[in-house]
Amino acid sequence: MIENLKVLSKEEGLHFLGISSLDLEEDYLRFKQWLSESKQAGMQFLEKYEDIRRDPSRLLPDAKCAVILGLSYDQGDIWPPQENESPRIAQYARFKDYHKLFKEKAERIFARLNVKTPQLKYRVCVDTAPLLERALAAKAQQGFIGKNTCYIHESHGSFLLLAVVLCNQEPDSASVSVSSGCESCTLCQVNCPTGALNTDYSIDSRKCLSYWTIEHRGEIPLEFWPHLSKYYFGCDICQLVCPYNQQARENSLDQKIPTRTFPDLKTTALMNEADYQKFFGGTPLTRAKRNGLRRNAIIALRVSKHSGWEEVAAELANDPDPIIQSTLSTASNYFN
Ligand code: B12
Ligand code: SF4
Ligand code: SF4
Repeated sequence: MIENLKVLSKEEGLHFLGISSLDLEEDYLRFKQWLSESKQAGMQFLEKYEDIRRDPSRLLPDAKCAVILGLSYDQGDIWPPQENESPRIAQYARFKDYHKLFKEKAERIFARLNVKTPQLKYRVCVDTAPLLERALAAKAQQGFIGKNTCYIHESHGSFLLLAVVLCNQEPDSASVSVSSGCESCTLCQVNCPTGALNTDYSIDSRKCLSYWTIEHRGEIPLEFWPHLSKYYFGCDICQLVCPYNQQARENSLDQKIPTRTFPDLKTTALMNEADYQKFFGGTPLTRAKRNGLRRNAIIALRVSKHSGWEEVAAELANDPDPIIQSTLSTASNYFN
């Protein structure tokens, strides 16, 4: 199976292929511990389907292994940003939504494999299934989990999206090496602006900018506001500083999928539903929804002392959304 998979995944432009066992007991206990420390913040979806996270064969009866696919999305960003650089969005979000794109690629690969291996049963999962995807990726033994909690491939780094395909085949291993890991490095921990990585290998989502700007639906607590002058959707800092990501790589998500150019902060703060669909439809930014993106843009405008602030504040004075109203009110007093 592995030789066929290698050929097919290369044809789809994928960068990493690994096979892992489904023995997740140790990782599941770590996950439970993480939940018990409330590090999931408001992401209640992580509290569901514990049985599947512990035993992925509940998603596919007879599952014996997971095929892990990796797609690199490095854009060549550097940290720190240049002076006067506008607030960024995280690199993974600059393309069409990867869930759909990557799922289509994985489905094509396995449909073709199925022709050669009719007894194959499989299930493709990209991000949305309740699986410990990073733990599974690390079991494929071509990389490791870093102190920033990302899966880092030895040669591709961590700007990799992951897909997991559960299969009913015995895992004939694709392992090539065992990584050296983080060792004494602490660069992600010291550079995380909010202290979210202060415990080795364990993220505190309650402090993570990615959580607040993507997943959180209400107001963003004031202590995180200054950091939105660097990132107003997601955050890449703990990966940009990592030595495993310093090697220059071409943007390789898919040459046929150009990166999207998004409107400036002022336009984003003021966009109506039709603008939102036009600018952001079909991209990962829709995870934050229209009002979440407007909220983020208002904060970013204000904390970066953008010249458009006064106009935005005036135009949104009667906006019906309560979060937009409270964000505007806090923003108005921000420098007082
Ligand atoms: C919830 C979630 C988030 C949350 C929480 C992040 C987190 N670290 O858990 C928030 C919103 C903060 C987030 C942010 C981001 N996310 Co996210 N997220 C997820 C999601 C849906 C679930 C993750 C989860 O279960 N977390 C709970 C923790 C406890 O589990 P875990 O991190 O998987 O850790 C397990 C193993 O790593 C292992 N383990 C942990 N520590 C150690 C230590 C050692 C020594 C060992 C051996 C093992 C080990 O055991 C853990 C528990 O079982 C996954 C998709 C999925 N289904 O897995 C994507 C996923 C993790 N996210 C992804 C991405 C791209 C991001 C961002 C880069 C986006 C951005 N630029 O803003 C940031 C990165 C922030 C960071 N440093 O992690 C990718 C990561 C790819 C990669 N190379 O690692 C994933 C896998 C989606 C995908 N399919 O590609 N995310
Ligand atoms: S994504 Fe940003 S805020 Fe979150 S842990 Fe990494 S550096 Fe810290
Ligand atoms: S920055 Fe250093 S400590 Fe953090 S994940 Fe990379 S190698 Fe590990």
